[in-house]
Amino acid sequence: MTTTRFEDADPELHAFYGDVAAADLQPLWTQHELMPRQPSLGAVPYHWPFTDVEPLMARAGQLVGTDRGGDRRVLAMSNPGLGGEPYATPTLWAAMQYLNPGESAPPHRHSPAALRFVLAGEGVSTLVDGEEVAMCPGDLVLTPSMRWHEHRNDAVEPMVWFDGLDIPLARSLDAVFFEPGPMLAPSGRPPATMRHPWAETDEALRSTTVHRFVADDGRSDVMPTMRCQMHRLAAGTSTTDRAHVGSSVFVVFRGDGSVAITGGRRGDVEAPLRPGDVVAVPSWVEVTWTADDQLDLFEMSDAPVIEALQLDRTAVETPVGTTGSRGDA
Ligand code: 1HN
Repeated sequence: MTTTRFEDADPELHAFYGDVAAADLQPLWTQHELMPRQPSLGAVPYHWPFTDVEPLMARAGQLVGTDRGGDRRVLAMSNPGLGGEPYATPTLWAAMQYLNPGESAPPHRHSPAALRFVLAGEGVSTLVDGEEVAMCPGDLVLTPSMRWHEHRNDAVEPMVWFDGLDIPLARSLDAVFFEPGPMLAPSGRPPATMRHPWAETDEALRSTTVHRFVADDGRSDVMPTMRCQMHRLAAGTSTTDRAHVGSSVFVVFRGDGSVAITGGRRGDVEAPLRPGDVVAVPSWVEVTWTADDQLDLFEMSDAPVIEALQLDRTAVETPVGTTGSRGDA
């Protein structure tokens, strides 16, 4: 297809473009990024080592309170491809949260859904709709949309955990509500399983390499916007995920190894992995995970949204990023 681009020399056309702009209109034929050949929203494959994040969390623990105004002591993973937004991918917020002994993070609720994946430590509990939910290493704790929640650390050590939310997605749909809580009142929603204890996940991983966390009906994703899975790679093995539509954030729970991500719009990533490391995997890249020790990886993704909208597509062959690589739903 050929298009006639802006012809500055033609005074009639020049006037036309001026009038179009003055009417707050834009021609389709001058747009370049509207429909890329394949997903390329700007998020890059990225790795945040826990050795960088943990000392900064500890400093935040000394410098910043959790009282009203601060609310949550959280450092968000900011994907360098997303123009300074505090988002790990175009749809997912990923962060670490830090709570000192004796501290609490005050009650509130919001329409974005949240999950916590506990890396280490003990003594923190989250109150969801007034119900106390324990947080132990390896546990997945859910705070679905509009549930009241607050966190308390009744132990003697500070605690750090991973927070995942669908904030960028909810914001792009202009569907964000937030309400500070004067007290912990039930949200009026039916009770649901808020804690997926590590013992159950570990047990499931004895007979499978990928465990998908499911809702109380036994088959749906734990939350409508986010899929949660735990992957286990045996020591000395490697696995490659073909490029697919949708983004994920991985958190290393136990073990070590490495990750290699190729096909990213602005370069590839290769990084060693240690417990607490966070990896952003944008849409349409190929990922190879390698386990030196047995590697347990927590994953959250926007897959339920991609599937509900029938936008799911997986690359048929590798390598991706070449002109021959075509999707196949
Ligand atoms: C939130 O409520 C929590 O409750 C964590 O722990 C991170 C980021 C943005 C907005 C609300 C929490 C958050 C958040």
